[in-house]
Amino acid sequence: MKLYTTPKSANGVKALAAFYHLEIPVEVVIVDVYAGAGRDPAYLKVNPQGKVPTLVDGELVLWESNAILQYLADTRGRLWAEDAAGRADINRWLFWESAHWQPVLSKILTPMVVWKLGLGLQPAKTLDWSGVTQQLSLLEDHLCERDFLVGQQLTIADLSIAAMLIYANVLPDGYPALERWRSRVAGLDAWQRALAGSPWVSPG
Ligand SMILES: N[C@@H](CCC(=O)N[C@@H](CS)C(=O)NCC(=O)O)C(=O)O
Repeated sequence: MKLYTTPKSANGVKALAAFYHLEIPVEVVIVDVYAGAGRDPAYLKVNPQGKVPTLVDGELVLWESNAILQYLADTRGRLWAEDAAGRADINRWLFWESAHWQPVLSKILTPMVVWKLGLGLQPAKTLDWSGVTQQLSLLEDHLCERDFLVGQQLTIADLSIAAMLIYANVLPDGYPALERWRSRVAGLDAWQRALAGSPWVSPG
């Protein structure tokens, strides 16, 4: 399989971490979307959105990082759940990540990311988490009595939701269970490998 990505991308890191954790051989093709490589006509033929990551497996060309996670977990039967209810629970978190978590975090993190990459936008002096408290509290409440988002083990739900946090070096105070969970994911060998070459400091 081939993965078009860049270590600068949180969505790319989550997909690559799944490859490494599942020990699936992967050819990584770097597409530096932050330097305009996503607009290359050859890449637009692979992914008409010009975004990363994109997975290619034979005839299958798959974009959307959470769909890639599902595909990898499904082919190996790991980072996944054995029963329909467990898989539905994982899917619920993946949809929540796309619809709520990633959009609100993007709002506060993008100016800082763009600034750190030297692309010109001035960030606020400190991150303003006020628009994210509802989502942070939801995760804190959910994680205060469990180690992982679904069941007793790491799943793709954890990889998906931890990914955006690579852009922030700190979480605001008051979310201890969330912080413990983030460190747990960040401490995975596969996570550290996926972050290699990334400009972001590992949160763990
Ligand atoms: N919903 C998509 C989002 C993909 C996405 O926005 N990727 C970013 C990097 S994290 C990107 O390629 N940005 C470049 C651009 O938007 O031109 C996914 O989960 O894969």
